[in-house]
Amino acid sequence: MARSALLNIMVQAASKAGRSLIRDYGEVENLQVSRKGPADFVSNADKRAEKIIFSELKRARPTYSFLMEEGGEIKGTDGQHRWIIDPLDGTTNFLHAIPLFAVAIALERNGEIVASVIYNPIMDELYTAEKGAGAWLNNKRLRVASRRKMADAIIATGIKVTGTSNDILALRQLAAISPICAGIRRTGSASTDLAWLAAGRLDGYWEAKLGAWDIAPGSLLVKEAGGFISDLSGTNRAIEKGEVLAANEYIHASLLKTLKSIT
Ligand code: 2AM
Ligand code: CA
Repeated sequence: MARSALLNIMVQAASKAGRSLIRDYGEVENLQVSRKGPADFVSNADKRAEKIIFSELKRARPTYSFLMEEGGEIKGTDGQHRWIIDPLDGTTNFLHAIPLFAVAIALERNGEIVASVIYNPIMDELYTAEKGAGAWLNNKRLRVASRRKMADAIIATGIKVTGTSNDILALRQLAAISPICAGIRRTGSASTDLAWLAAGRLDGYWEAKLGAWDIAPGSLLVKEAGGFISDLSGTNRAIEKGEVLAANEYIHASLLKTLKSIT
């Protein structure tokens, strides 16, 4: 597989941030025993990783804009290009020393995602995609799973329990989908869900109340692996609406039908 110069820059930034997260993750495992808990420590790990990514990308492409989970929006002089960055997707897992988290970076050109990296430094799984050049896990080309029946499908989701009416809706969606599929998974990292869907491990994934940085990097992986990605109404506004439904074309249609029937 040949990587473009831009993708190489993204891979380098994600690897460097990954090394920083691994160091901090080792500390979090030790901090688990302290009663105060490692929450502040994790928030610093998050910020450290973001700073590393920001400085790597800024050095390589000084004029590009940024949208970052921690640092927000930083406008560059280049009106065409924007980096979308989640330095630590799966923060709660990281906090609990569960090794399921990822560094996620996307490059947007004229409003369209054209390159993505999702990196789990613990598993050393590097997911990359470029528009028109496929989706990859390390050196292996990815393809979404071909299962057509919901009864055979493993479906991932995420539910934010904050007691609002939207969360009750999410629980009703879960109650409708759980009995008609082969199993539900809840990883706690949206980027990981989308990467695993592209890799054919998961057959479907839906979630609402996400940030652009949770969806943008994985969206290109799913598309380049031959999957369908939409918002929960079936239109292509997943990133701007912060909600996502992803699967192969058959499971996507089944999930959409069920989700639309829940109000
Ligand atoms: P995080 O780990 O970076 O916070 C879990 O359901 C997914 O939702 C994770 O990808 C998590 O990203 C994301 N998430 C959790 N709280 C969120 C919030 N308030 N806004 C956007 N995304 C959130
Ligand atoms: Ca996130």
